Amino acid sequence: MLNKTRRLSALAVLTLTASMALTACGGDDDGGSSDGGSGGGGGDSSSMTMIPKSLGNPYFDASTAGAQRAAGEFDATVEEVGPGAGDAGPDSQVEYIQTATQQGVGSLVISANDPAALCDSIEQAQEVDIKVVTFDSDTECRDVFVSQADAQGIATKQIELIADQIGGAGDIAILSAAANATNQNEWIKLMEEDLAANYPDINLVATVYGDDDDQKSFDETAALLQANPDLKGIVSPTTVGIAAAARYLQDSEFKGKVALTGLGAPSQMKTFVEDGTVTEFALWNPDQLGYLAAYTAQALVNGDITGEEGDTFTAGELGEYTVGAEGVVVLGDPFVFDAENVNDFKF
Ligand code: RAM
Repeated sequence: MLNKTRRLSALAVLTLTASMALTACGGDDDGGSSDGGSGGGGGDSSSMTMIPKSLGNPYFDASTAGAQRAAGEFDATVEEVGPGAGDAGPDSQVEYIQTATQQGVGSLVISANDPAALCDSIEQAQEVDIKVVTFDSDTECRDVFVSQADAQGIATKQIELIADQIGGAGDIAILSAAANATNQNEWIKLMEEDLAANYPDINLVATVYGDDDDQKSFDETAALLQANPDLKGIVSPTTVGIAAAARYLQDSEFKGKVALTGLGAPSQMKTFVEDGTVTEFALWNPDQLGYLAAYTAQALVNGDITGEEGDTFTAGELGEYTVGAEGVVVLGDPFVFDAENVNDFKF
């Protein structure tokens, strides 16, 4: 099935559950349980190929671990393949989709580096009845997208955090991931709209791209600060970018003067919170995102869902989920981390 638009902001499922991404909901049944083939996945219905944006990113290490935990619960296997760090080009994942298609896996679970460039290869997989789930970053062609949180909520939260941290006025910049990343681009667009509508005294002076590569993100931060001496704050909606920017700020004259927030993994950010480089940032639980994506793929393979709005399935310990408009399943709300709680999480 084709899903041409992915305006996640329309989703009412933001309030899915109060516990959302950070605690398991205590669901009691294993909706992905399967004899491995009743719904007719393409090939080996118990094998799943997981393709993150790139390998070596702790965020995707966590989502793959979550998928593997889920697969263990319904007797499937997960193989993770994908481009190396910093290789986030639009076509970088095509070869992995093609290989998995030739291998005849049951499902593909992908965080896409581009909304359109993967679609020829995804459609070839779908032609042989391989089920395709995107998670984290969507494409225009898939059966279901498992979204980490409502895009509007993610954008609003980041702007709220930076506005608080710079006292509501001044120049800010965005340090993003790859220039084509579906998820970051959606959030950036919504952040720009929020700034224009609600924050007349904050100016977004630059948006730069670190490609989810640590060194490139570090260098882009340095260049940003040199080019914009009056910068008051940086928003980095990527776990790789925010950690690299924090490392730069930590040893620079800008520490404590230029605010930094965005989307970070607590395990990578805690030293920067402890030493005052960063005060607050947000994220969801990537382990649970991978877990939910794997259960969603298996529900498709089993024929429990087709991806139609209103389809329901049970995702192991996370409980019951409903497919929303445009084939989207939402994990929950973003969560804010600070000095009080940053040490409480493993991811
Ligand atoms: C990075 C990736 C991922 C994004 C997180 C917040 O790890 O770009 O796609 O969701 O940051």
